[in-house]
Amino acid sequence: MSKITRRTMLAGGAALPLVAIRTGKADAAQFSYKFATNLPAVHPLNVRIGEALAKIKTESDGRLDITLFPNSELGTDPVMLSQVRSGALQFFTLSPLILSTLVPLSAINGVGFAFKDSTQAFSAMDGQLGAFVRTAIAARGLIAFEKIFDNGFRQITTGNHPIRTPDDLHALRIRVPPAALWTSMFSDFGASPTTISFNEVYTSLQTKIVDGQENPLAIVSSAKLYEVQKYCSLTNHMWDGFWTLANPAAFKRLPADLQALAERELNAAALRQRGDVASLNATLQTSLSAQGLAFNDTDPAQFRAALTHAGFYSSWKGKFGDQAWSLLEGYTGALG
Ligand code: X2X
Repeated sequence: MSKITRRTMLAGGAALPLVAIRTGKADAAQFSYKFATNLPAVHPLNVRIGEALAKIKTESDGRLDITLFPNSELGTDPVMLSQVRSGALQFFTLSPLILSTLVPLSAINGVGFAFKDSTQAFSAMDGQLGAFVRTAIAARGLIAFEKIFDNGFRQITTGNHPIRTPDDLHALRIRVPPAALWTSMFSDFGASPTTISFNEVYTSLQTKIVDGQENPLAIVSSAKLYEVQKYCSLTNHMWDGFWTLANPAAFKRLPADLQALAERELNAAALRQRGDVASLNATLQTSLSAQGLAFNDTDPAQFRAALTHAGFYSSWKGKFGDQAWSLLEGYTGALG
């Protein structure tokens, strides 16, 4: 048999039908979905989500193939939020505070100095407060899975001077994520907050567009912020997490067994990731100090008093409403 080349084909006038040829290889996935996050690939959030996605693919015999796009590869948080709403993106992890641009109530876990530790934060978020918020998220047309990932307690890093008391925040040019609660809280401290997307934080610190930022130690480490900051003041000023959000149409398109598999594995990933963040927090202060960051402790009572004085708690109680506020206080005790 002669070799068929494009030339002989054309010469022979062969008319090959234009249909896809099945190769006999395993069929491509029935569902090829995307999962996006804003964090560096090495952060435990991405590590655990990556493991869950691999397990989902194996256990579904390749029917559900979800690709992870970490590190804001698909855009900033506001961009990815609009993509997951439109269905261009099927899964996305987002801080509840940033989600508040769509679901105002969602920011409630970020009230300053509310939770005393992560155990208390998770009992609220896995309990009635989280359920209340997830209902509000569903009402705005997105699915939030039951178990929230841990971002952690946020600490302040700066390049110019440490934050020991609330007064040290006066006029500090500090980067905050794009959400009203952050801007409000740092304005109430007398700082000068600037909204910058996470993917631009490192550069904005390096070029000194801002003097500082605030994030949990796991991010200070994985995003290498210690390279461009000198001080880390342990303020624990708010607890933050990441909801796993899914586009409802894309999720409902999955057969029931695949929905259950995705939910089970992603919720389990969140629980494992919480453990990772807890162990990182226990060791990171030592390793970040070795990398040159100077740590100091602070007195939370002073910072809380400054916020009370500025009217922060009464203003946010009014915005979130009595029902949500009393659910929060049911876990934290009286605030403000
Ligand atoms: O933008 C941030 O600082 C981050 C990564 O902590 C959030 O997603 C809120």
